[in-house]
Amino acid sequence: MCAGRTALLFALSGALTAPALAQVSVTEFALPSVTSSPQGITPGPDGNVWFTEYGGDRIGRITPTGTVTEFKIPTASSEPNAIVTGPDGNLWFTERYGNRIGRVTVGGKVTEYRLPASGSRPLGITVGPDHNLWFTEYDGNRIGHVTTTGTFTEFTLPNAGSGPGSITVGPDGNLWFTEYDGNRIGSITLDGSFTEFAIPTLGSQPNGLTIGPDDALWSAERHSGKVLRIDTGGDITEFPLPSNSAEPANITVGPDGNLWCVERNAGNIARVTLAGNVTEFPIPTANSQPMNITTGPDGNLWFTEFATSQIGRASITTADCVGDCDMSGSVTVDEILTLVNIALGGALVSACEAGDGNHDQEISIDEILAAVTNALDGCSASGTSSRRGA
Ligand SMILES: [Ca+2]
Ligand SMILES: [Ca+2]
Repeated sequence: MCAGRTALLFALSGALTAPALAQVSVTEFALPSVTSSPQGITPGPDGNVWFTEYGGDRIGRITPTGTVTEFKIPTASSEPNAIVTGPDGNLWFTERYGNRIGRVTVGGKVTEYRLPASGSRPLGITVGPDHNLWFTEYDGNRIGHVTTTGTFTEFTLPNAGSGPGSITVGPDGNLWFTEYDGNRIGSITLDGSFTEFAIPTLGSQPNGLTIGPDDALWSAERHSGKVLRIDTGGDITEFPLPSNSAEPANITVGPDGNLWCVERNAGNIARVTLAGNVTEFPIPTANSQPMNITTGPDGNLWFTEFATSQIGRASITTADCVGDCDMSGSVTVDEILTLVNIALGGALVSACEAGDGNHDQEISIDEILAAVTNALDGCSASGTSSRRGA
């Protein structure tokens, strides 16, 4: 190996950092009815993914290979919203218009519990550290919890009209939630003590909340087109998506340790690294209005398409060779030409993610040279993130 090439590889190995080079392939599965409008989605206890059908008044189950089974909710026009696997091995869900919390067994038996006050409009739901189901009441302006046998407790928010939406357990053992109308992120202790933090961007409409691998909470700002990170001390950082009209509707942690959100208006799923770097991947069906996203028991990302009544599955595969666009294990001349085309502005980086070794959303001359090296010497000879320090 000549000295020049060694120096080049050394420079590259310093520039290459995790995450690994990723390729995302999306498969969509149509629901039996086009008016189902799936909304919430969650990994089930049975190895399947479960979802709510907002328009269909049903709870659905989809296997890793796309076989769908649906279960009718007894209450008409219940508008099921969020869904989560409960501590009892059943699925629990909110009924936005039905004003109930529902439970469905993996066999499909549905039980419903009516909320204490009418018109509460429950939205988000999660499992608390106390093994109760905690939920938000958007119109009721309350946070509530229900035992697995149907006993309710509710706490009214400090400010009227806060519009609590999504809820999850924080790293501190408190329940954290979004205030869609109040433009705050809030937390509540198990005994009902509130703390709230204002979001810097006005009218951001935070929706979706998940605990990241960095022990911070992450949300999507639907109106402002940003992703928000907040630590348990209340420090907020906002990361803009490429388009401020993307309408990020929800967010989860992917199997790759990054944050993933659905962009309802833009029709993308988007990867957001802990540093806030965003990569968007278009959903094949246009105008699908993706609403929610989760990581399934099979290690794929799963999301709901509200407008097209489909369930999407996104598989992430990783390459360890700069320039190996199709992850075949070698770099071809065509792949090098693809990189050159991207560098010249003729194609997007998404045409060959494996060419962008340092994930700065650009293809540099060094990265093209690394791909040439990989084409000449084989992929195993190149310096990549997995070989750093070797
Ligand atoms: Ca290849
Ligand atoms: Ca680059």
